[in-house]
Amino acid sequence: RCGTVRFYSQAVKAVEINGQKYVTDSSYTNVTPSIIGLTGRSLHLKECHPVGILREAIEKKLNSIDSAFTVYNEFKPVVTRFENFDSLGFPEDHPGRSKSDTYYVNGEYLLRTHTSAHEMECFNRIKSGKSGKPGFLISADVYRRDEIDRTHYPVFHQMEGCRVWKRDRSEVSGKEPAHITRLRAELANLEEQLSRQATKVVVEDDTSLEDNPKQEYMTDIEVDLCSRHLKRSIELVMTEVFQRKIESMKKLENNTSEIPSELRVRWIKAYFPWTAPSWEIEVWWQGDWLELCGCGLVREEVLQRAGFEPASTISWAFGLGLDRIAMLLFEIPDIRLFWTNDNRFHDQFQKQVINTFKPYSKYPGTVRDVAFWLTKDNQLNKIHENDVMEIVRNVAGDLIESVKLVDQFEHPKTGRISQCYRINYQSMDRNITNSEINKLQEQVRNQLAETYGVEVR
Ligand code: FA5
Ligand code: MG
Repeated sequence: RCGTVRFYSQAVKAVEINGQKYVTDSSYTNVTPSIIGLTGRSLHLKECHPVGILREAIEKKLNSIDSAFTVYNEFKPVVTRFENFDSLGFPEDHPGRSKSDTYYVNGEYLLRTHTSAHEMECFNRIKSGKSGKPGFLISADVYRRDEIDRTHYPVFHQMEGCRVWKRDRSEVSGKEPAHITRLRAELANLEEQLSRQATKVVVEDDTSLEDNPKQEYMTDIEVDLCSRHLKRSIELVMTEVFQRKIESMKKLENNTSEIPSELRVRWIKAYFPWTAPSWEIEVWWQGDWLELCGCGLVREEVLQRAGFEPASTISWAFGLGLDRIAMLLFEIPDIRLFWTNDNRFHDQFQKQVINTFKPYSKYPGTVRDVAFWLTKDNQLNKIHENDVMEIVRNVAGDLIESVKLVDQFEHPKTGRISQCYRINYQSMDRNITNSEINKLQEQVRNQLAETYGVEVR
């Protein structure tokens, strides 16, 4: 049952996304009209939008040293399963592939869940000489089925960054391979850049290769230099961005938050199917560690799939979340504000400027519950929390502040299971009337009954 999709009570045979028609497949398709409606927004390309301003600032910093990155920001969100998962070595049973996590257009196409979906294509552009640079940056909107609340939205933005070095395997005795010399020089350059940043980074890193092993084909020195180059590059991005925030906090007259004198970051071990070893960086900001970026040294299989000869290159990759950083830099209290069309939001931002968002008056919210008995079929096949979210979102779009499963119990005699979801309706830009909410609530109840056969109470 989970994943069977009907748009407003009728089954849809084809969908159109970014001008392209796709035939749907009832056993896969779970994209909805409300999600498709977001695929053309390209917030990351808007130069006066927090996500666009942040993207540009990071690209500029990373290319300020030796301009090593080609920038690709126009990739469309529909990709193949192969690009999103197989090309990166995701196992067949990886949870990321499931219909409860991913928006499928049909059995072959899906909405990318990360910018890594374009790695193979871009590595190939380096290999084939189409890109004259040894690296690339890709920014794009990515889609994941998820809960809805202030910090979660089914669309967010990532920036992928990759670098490649061709290995010199000439083995002239007594002479260091050319790529090692080059890497050393590049690393020294990066470290020098970091030391010149006004804000110092304090790095905690007690990760080891013992439980995060290197790939066979790479030498210890390559792993060491390449990992350090990767980590210092990401640290440079983090100081650049947070330093700008710290500077603007200092300028505020009535700043109440504590102004850090240095930036604390820590590296922790991670796992991604296409990198080894792998890490995540966390940044300490106002009392919390924030996970901002996953990364690692690219697996040889991925590079080979992109056309490189076996063991001919070494490479790193990272994937950075833009929205969380943008929310914190611009002090945006609710992620849905990024998607509003209200000028009271958009008029506050200027090209290349990181400023503090001033909230405009909030409209009061209204809470309504919907409770239902699951059928035997539902109990066997499970309605996923995300399936209920999806129905609510489809009916009421951005009028939803949050949806939560608040109660579940089993009837002592019949053994039937009842679930109750609490829906918080709230608009970012207007008052919603009671009669409007009643209508929405009615539609939610009808669609739940129609799609899942549940008995609404
Ligand atoms: C990835 O998506 C990997 N593709 C990253 C990567 C690239 C690893 C290249 C190795 C090599 P992850 O799912 O952890 O990993 O997401 C990466 C970043 O995106 C996170 O650190 C976080 O900053 C951001 N992110 C993830 N989920 C969300 C979400 N629901 N809302 C906002 N930001 C998110
Ligand atoms: Mg993660």
